[in-house]
Amino acid sequence: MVTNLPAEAKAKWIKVMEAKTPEEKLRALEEFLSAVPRHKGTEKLIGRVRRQMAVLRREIEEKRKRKAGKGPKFFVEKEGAAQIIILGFTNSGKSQLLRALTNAKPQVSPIPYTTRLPVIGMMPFKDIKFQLVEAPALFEGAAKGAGWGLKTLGLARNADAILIVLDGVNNPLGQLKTTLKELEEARITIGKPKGKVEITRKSAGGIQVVVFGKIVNGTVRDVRKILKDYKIHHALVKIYGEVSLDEIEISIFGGIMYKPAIVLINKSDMLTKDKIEYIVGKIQEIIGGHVKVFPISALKGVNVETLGEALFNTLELIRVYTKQPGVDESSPEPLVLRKGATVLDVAERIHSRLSKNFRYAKIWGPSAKYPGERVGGNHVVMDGDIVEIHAKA
Ligand SMILES: Nc1nc2c(ncn2[C@@H]2O[C@H](COP(=O)(O)OP(=O)(O)OP(=O)(O)O)[C@@H](O)[C@H]2O)c(=O)[nH]1
Ligand SMILES: [Mg+2]
Repeated sequence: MVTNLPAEAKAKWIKVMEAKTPEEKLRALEEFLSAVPRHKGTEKLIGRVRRQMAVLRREIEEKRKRKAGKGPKFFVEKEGAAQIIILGFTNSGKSQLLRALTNAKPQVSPIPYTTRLPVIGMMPFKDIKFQLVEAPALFEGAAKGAGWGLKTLGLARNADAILIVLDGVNNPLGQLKTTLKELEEARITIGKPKGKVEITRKSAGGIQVVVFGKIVNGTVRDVRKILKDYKIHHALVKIYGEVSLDEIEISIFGGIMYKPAIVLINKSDMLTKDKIEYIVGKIQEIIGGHVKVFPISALKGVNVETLGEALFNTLELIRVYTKQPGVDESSPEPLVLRKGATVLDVAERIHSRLSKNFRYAKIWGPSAKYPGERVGGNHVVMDGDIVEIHAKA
């Protein structure tokens, strides 16, 4: 057992899993927490449970509010290659940025909290378009349910990526720290994790563990043991990348969501080169090297033209063109897929019938050994490929 929980705590966890309503679950979690000993090994677990409780409290609160019928919903239907939310404090320049990147015309103003509802704009990049959504400003306490805070965080949760806009002249490092804290409380972390655990509860079939990556400090048997300790007897556990036993145990308590993100230091026109360098360095200390940081000026249009490419790469997208057998021309508009997608994913995207009746495909472009190479369904496609699918009639 990673965290060495006493039997009493485990018994209480079972109560948590049996809880049907958010209210019941919250009460069960409180009891569970009171049975968890406090030491170094349980720190992460306690933190996670507390966050889960905070989320439940908010859910309960939200439900109450919805019943009261207050305020509009912030949900934005996805369009284009990906939905990207522009997230930041008030006056950081979110509206100015949306104006710089799209045809949308949100009001730009030095008056705080000008944007009160999500504003949508389409940002062209090569032959695709990203859907940008300016979220009403984030602020300290948003995750606790003040104002529209939860709705703004909900937008972040629903988006494919986040553009974090910092006001370069108004404590950008403090803004970043608060933004990360609020996201974390909403169980969102930015950047790419080393690994991922997916646990799907089943009603029969025992515990199946499928390891696509590596368990860094244990074996499949340890994973089974952890689940059994929580009286989970039937489940499918999928492990991607590098994952520790601790992370597996924690994922039983409700997963965290990872969002690709880019950090923008706006108003660079008001900053000296040295100052910009200093801020970039500090930000990298906070978030590590895996998240890109760009100084920009939304007002003067400095560096904004690089954002399309940066988003495309951060989202790990590829464009694939399709072509009908016997027709020379390929589709003018690409399908947008994730890196690592296969020919079968392409077929599935066109029509589920095509993937079911798939026979083979012909490929032109970067992933083809020679033009028109004949490949099977598992062939991994690349950005710029043209795919011609042959299926049984
Ligand atoms: N110097 C400079 N000023 C900027 C820049 N971007 C925005 N501003 C100014 O900052 C103020 C706020 O800009 P907005 O785009 O309205 O900020 P916002 O983040 O949308 O703010 P809210 O919607 O109120 O939360 C305005 O006075 C803008 O003119 C920039 O790159 N440089
Ligand atoms: Mg605005």
